[in-house]
Amino acid sequence: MNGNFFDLLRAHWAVAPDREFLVPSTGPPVTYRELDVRCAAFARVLRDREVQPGDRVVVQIDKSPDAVAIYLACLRIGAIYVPLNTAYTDSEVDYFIDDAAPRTTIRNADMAGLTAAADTAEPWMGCQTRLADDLAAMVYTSGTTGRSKGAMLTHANLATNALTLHAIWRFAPGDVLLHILPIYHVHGLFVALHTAMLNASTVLFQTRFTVDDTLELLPEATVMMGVPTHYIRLLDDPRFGQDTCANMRLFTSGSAPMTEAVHASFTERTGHTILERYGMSECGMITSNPYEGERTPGTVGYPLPGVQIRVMDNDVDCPAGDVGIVHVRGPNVFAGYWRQDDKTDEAHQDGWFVTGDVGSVDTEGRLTLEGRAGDMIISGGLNVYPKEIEMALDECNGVHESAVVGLPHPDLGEQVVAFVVADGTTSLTAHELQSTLRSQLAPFKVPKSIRLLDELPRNSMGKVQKVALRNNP
Ligand code: MCA
Repeated sequence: MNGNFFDLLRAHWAVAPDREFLVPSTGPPVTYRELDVRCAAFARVLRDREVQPGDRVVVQIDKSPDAVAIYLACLRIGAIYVPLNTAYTDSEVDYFIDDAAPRTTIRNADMAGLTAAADTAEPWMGCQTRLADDLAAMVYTSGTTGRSKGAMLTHANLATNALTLHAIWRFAPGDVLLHILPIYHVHGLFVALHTAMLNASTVLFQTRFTVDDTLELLPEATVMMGVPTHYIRLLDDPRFGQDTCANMRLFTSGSAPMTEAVHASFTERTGHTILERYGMSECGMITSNPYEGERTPGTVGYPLPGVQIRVMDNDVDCPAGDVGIVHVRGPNVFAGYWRQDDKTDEAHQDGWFVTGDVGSVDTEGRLTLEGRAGDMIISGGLNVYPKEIEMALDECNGVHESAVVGLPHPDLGEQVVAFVVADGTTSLTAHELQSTLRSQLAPFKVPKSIRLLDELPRNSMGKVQKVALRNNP
């Protein structure tokens, strides 16, 4: 049996090959059959470029039907797909290329040549045989040390998670997905596109999220997946209401915590209850509120079928209601960090993956997250690791030291804020520091505000007190 996830997807969309698959914001719709052929053309081009099964292909390109075809082409030929945020700067991309050691890298500047080659290529309609445990994708995730790690995901990881979500979220004939997420992360690429493809659904494929476009398209859709910022922005618009959502059956939210206030406003305005779920790059989706049954604001629901969670405090299982570190076990859990066995070992305990997230499970088995063990910031659904920003700041001329924290933000949930102590060698301004960081870091990581302090608050052991910075910014 072919464990290649592409084979499974293709078998599912074969029920409706002539259905429109991707309906992009600009350009003509693409049917499943057309996408299959386009994907096969890219598969040919990649094979001609000697991409072999198991080779990494690093991809940093804008969202488009061709981008989906390239992702699927990588799966199809057995290559390992390595998506990168389009906001990453050249120096950030250099790190990933160095680490992933790809056979080839595809960036926006390469697309004209690649698509021209695909236009004339003889489609390779095959599907490389893969074992279920062979790698399908590698998703980079930063860590407390500031250095990104490649989370290795197998064909089985992707397949089991996609099949489970398709089933528990009750995808059915006629579903139309409104796709407003980027496709370089697990949420937009795997959760949203995989469930749609398993359902042979039409996908309203928006290049980027805008409230206006979403209001226009929602009446044609039945499912939307978003981060809290999307829902906050929709609620900010008085045109958004029951009429817009008349055809909808499911709104899901994830990648960042949704406040109970936003959850409640959404229900009040639309009559729909957002379904919150929880996941991470290493595990895909882990828990979900129920499709039927109570979707409780502030919780992320129950473990997916086949997935187990436990909450641990210093090697001891926490009783219901007590807060500890969330561990996960199941077919969704990744194969380890690329070429970082020490980090892989550190993140595992007795066969469980240690998420680093802090939470509690109630007597009914529902998980509530309280935060992160580390000081990770989630800004608009994107993870930002303070250490990486602090290291960049500390390299700046005139900076003695810095501390980066997340502060509440009405639109993004949290915003990145830096506190900097000058070394006195040169005059510093927040604006100059932001400009310097902008040349090195993706814009979403650049602190929205930089405050100069005479010194950082420290405890008696000399450790910087981030809690104090968060409480008295
Ligand atoms: C954009 N900007 C941001 C963010 N996004 N700043 C901080 N945090 C952000 N998330 C900045 C830009 O750099 C720019 O700054 C300005 O805001 C406007 O940029 P624009 O592109 O217009 O922003 P936007 O289109 O309004 O984007 C906001 C957004 C986007 C739609 C919320 O960030 C987004 O799509 N977020 C979702 C990310 C996602 O898919 N996460 C899933 C990963 P300037 O003007 O200064 O240059 S997590 C995951 O996959 C796990 C497994 C899970 O469970 O889901």
